[in-house]
This record gives sequence, C-alpha cells and structure tokens, in this order.
Amino acid sequence: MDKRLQGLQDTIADMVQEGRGILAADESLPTMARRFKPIGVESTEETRRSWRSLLLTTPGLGEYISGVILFEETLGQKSDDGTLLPAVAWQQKIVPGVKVDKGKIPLALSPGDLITQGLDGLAERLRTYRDQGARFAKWREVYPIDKHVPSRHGIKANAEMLARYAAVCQEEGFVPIVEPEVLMDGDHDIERCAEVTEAVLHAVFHALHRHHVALEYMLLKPNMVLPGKETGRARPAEVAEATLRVLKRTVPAAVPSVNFLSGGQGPEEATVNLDAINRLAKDVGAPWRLSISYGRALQQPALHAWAGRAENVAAAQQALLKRARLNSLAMRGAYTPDMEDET
Ligand code: 5MM
Repeated sequence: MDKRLQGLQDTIADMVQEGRGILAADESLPTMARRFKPIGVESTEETRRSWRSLLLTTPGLGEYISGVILFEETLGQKSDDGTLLPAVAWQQKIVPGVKVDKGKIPLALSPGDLITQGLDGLAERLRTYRDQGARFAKWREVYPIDKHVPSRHGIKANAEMLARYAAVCQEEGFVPIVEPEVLMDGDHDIERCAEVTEAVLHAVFHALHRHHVALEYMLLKPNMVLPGKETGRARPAEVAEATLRVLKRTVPAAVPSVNFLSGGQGPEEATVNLDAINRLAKDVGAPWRLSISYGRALQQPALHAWAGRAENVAAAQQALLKRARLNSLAMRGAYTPDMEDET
C-alpha cells in the first residue's frame, strides 16, 4: 500500500472503533456567538479557547470519543498548561480534524437551495492544517425542505461540491467527513424527510464515484430521518426504520462508518434515536458502524453547567462525559432512558 493510502487507513483505524464517536466542536464565529448568548458569555478568542480547552481536557473523554472536529482557530490555541489543543486531544487518542468549508450561501438562480463555499485554495490550506496536527476534514452541505426544495439541480450541485472537496482531501492524505444535512426545520412528515434524504444520498454517492473518492477512506455524517420540527417527534422505532431503510438504499457497504449529526434534536432525544437505530441494526444487519458526530447534543448540557465560570469546569466536564458515555452505550444498542438518572 502506498504511503498516502496507508495514512488514510491509519486515520480510519484510529477513528472507527466500537463504542467511540466524534465530537463536533467546529462552530464558526457566528454560531459560537449564538451558542454562548443564552449562558451570557461573550464570544471572544479567549472564551472560545477556554470552552474548547475544557472540552478537550475532560478526563476519560477518550474512552468514548475517537475524533474531534475543530474550527480552524482552535488548531493554534493552547490549553492552560500551554499544550496545543490538537496535541491535548491526541493525548487521549482523540484524532484532531478540522472543518474546512467556508459556510453556505444561496445557490444562484435556484430559489431556496443553498450551496457551501470554500474549495479555492483548499489543498494549500490542508497542508497548513496537517502541520498543525489535523488528520481529517469536514465539509457540510445544507438542504432545507420545502414544497419544491431541494430542487433536483440543487441536489446535484451540492453533491458535486461534496465530492470535489472529498477528492482534494484524499489526495492530500486527509480522511474526508462528508456531511449532507437535510434540515429538520418545517412541518413536513417523516416520509418527506426520507424521500429527500434518499435523493440527496444517491446523488452524493454518484458524485463521489465520478470523482474517484475511495469510500473505504471517508466517513458519512448524515441527518437521521425525522419529521419536521413543527410536526412533532416520531417514535424512536419509526426513526430507526426510516433511517436504516434510506441508508441501506443509498450508502455502499465500503463506507466504514456512518456518524450522525444531531441537527437540533435534544441531547436525550439524539441518544434514544441512536440507540433505536443500533437495536434495529442488530436485528436486520447493517454493513457500517452507526455512530455519532454530535455537536449540540454532546455539548449543550456541559455548556449550561459551565456558564463561563472557572469554578464550574469540573461539573461541565462531568456533563460532557455523561453524554459521551450514554451515546457510547447507544452505539451498541445498550442504552435505556433510566440511565439518565445515574450520575
Ligand atoms: C449540523 O451541524 C454539525 C453537527 O452539529 P449538531 O450535532 O449540533 O447538529 C456541526 O458540525 C456544524 O457543522 C458545526 O457546528 C459548524 O456549523 P457552522 O454553521 O458554524 O459552520
């Protein structure tokens, strides 16, 4: 095996492990400001450093978390003892990665569709990130659901973008996380989400094939199949059935792991649904690991416990560890809601 492929294989081996998932801590500046606002913390370089340092120095986190997606700024930041944060992550065998997209804009002449920017200069940026310790990358395309959205053209354009990003990553020795997110916003039913997610994933894997992306060396970060937020929640068994049905129709077995985003589900809801998916997969079989790449669903309780105060760091780390541990159980289909009452 050549050196580049061996490097990709090693990264996959370090990231795809039973009972371990990915922590998404790659919020851009406006998103981080939105997350800090309810706890009364101003988003500055220093508060973002404190928060992300708290996450990565959580004792025992590596037992449940195998990778962390960082925001570019974090790659150069240090913990209180002066260790660079990517190195802090790796002390617990948590592989550091980086979000490389530059955010979404409206897709021109295609009302309602969005498209993500950031391909220009990507290979050069990846070389810098590699020197800073990153070994994988992440790029998100976003698909709102409406009557005529996403359009067929929008689905194709977004798939092309994800595939071009993934190809550049693999050429530079980075494992790409491919994140097509069908949003939960709206009043659609679960079948409409299934229909859109299926069309999106079909297009993404066609494009990845056209662009020679090796599926063995990438990770998929999709949404679960859920009804719109305004429609109300579906039963976990229903979510599991629809999600596995769509994934089985669209995701080749060569992909080593599917790492769901939480997408606005509450922390417990995201765990219950992951558990239901893994319980069903035990019955009906699934060729990939079914794990997490949660942002809000892992961080939210910890963020509220912290509230920007140094004296709350230990409590916040406990809250993060609890969500990581319960999601680890859900990856095995071994979570029950009464576990929420244990510390
Ligand atoms: C969908 O968002 C990703 C997963 O987070 P959730 O589990 O909270 O849904 C997340 O990685 C997202 O892509 C980042 O937070 C970056 O978001 P922005 O919009 O700030 O680039």
